[in-house]
Amino acid sequence: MWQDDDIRSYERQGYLLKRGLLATSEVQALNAEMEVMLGADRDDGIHRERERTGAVRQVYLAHRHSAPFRQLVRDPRLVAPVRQVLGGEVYVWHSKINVKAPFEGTVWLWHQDYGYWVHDGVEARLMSAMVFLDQATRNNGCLLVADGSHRLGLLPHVADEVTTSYRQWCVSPQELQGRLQEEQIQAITGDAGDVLFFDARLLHASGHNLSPLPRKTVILCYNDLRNTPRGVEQPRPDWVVSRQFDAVT
Ligand SMILES: O=C(O)CCC(=O)C(=O)O
Repeated sequence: MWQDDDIRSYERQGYLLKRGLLATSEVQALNAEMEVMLGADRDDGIHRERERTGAVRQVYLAHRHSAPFRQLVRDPRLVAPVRQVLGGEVYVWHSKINVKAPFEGTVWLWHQDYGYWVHDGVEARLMSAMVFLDQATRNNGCLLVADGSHRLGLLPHVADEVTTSYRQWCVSPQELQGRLQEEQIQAITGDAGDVLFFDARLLHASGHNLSPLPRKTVILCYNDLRNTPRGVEQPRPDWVVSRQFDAVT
């Protein structure tokens, strides 16, 4: 459980970085799964998104396909603070390995995750834990966050279909001007095993991986069990909006 100071920092900043939450051996066990997770072009039921170069960009729901990831998603070091902040039982909204391959891993434009999720018929009572599977540096495209931006509420998002292979919902440059201050931007560098917890309304982005080193993370997104999707005529697929509403115990 987090102490009051942690809760206060999280509420003020919209995020909290916990260094060294996972031991090196635990990260190694997750990385040992990577060959299977990245897959060849096998029909193994795992949903992957690719960069324009063909490199894998994202792998969804690793926790349904791999024992170490299954264990991770239920790990009390991640789940206890999430339950504490959200104030009740949670289930896994989705999980995704963001691969950011050396030289090929491309950008994430400024967005709030809730900019996507609002269309899935939920309130903003979701929280993410980004587990670093590699060292994250400025060169390999570490995450950038805008300190305190969750307090702006939901900003208008637009679809960007040109910047990357992945259709991104993002906040337009016009909306960002005047709202996002340079001093707010924090580069979240860190080591494998560090974990960044963040609010669904936190503005975040990341740059291209220009380095020879990978920048893999796995993001585990949890939703308040009382906040299951409703009222959406054409729900997005289960790999991105899970229909498995089992409380994480
Ligand atoms: O992996 C990153 O750098 C950012 C990913 C992200 O924002 C997302 O998956 O929504």
